[in-house]
Amino acid sequence: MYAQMVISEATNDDPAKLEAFQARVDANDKIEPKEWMPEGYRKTLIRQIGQHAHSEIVGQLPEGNWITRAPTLERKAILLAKVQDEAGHGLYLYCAAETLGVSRDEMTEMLLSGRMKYSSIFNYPTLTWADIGAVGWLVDGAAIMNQVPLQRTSFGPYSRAMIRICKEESFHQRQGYDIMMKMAKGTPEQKEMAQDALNRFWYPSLMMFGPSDKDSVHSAQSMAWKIKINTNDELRQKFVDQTVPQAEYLGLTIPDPDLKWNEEKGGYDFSEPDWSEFYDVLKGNGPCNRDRIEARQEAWEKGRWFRDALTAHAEKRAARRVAAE
Ligand code: BYC
Repeated sequence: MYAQMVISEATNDDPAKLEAFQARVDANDKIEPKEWMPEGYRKTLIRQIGQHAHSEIVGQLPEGNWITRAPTLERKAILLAKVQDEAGHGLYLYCAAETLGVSRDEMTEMLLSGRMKYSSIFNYPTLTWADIGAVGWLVDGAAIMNQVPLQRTSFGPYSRAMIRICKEESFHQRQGYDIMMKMAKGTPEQKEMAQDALNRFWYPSLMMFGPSDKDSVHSAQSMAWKIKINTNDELRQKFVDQTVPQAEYLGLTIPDPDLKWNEEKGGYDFSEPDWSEFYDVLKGNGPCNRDRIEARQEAWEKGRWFRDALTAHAEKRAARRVAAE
């Protein structure tokens, strides 16, 4: 009933079609690209999958920053493979979004003009090698927490992309934790670097799950359509509960004096991130927003000749085919 109310508010689609669509979603049917879907469902998916794809692509930048400075050949090879995986994730996700009638070029132009977002986390700098550990452990850890339930999302291509992405993300999280282990069990200076990385990445990682439920704009509708499976706060709580024992094992301290186990709820009580900082980063005022967009703009400009060449080649082949018919 609640879902019904939310849906009719969100779209002007035919009520009978909406009802049949909702019944399919409720029965856990997968919705495929050529099937009928409410316009709001299509738009929400383009927004979320596009934002997710951009996050994977922009997310290469803070880690790419350390490929040339990785401490050993082995660490360098691992980091290189991880960053390449992120590029692959971006491509699966752009392809999934393209099945909804938007092109990758359009999505890129929306990113560059600020009409589409990417995850707030990638607007923070990676200052030391320990940050690469913290990104893998916390950022990929938060990403998995969010993405494992998305394997059951109602849109077929998104759900299938998530299955493959999650397999790779769990390796990424392990490699990050492995770096943290080395640093935390290393010299006092290394341990200090690991603690400093945790201090700087803890709250930005909690922000990855989005605003608290009372301020989330899209959650009710997206959950009714099973585009999202959990609320932002549910996933944030699960992430904290999973991560605190991992920090304890490392001998590191979560930078939250109010963090406390709550027996009654069977989870930790913890401090909320500073939401004014979150919204400020979303508005473009984080430490690296400008650098990230400039880097993507430069890549887009430098790749123009190649895109043009591909288009010209495709047109030439098509013309030759027509002439031969
Ligand atoms: N950053 O109503 P809400 C990764 C926006 S990276 C920026 O709760 P929703 C990885 C939100 O878009 C992880 N913006 O929104 C890659 C909305 O604004 P608009 C990427 C955020 O969509 C490389 C407004 O705030 N993962 O995997 O229901 C290396 C209100 O929010 C953020 C995904 O994208 C944020 N953190 O829920 C390592 C997962 N949070 O669009 C790792 C898929 C909120 O109305 N996405 N906003 O202008 C989702 O699950 C959901 O989109 C979110 C937000 C939970 C992120």
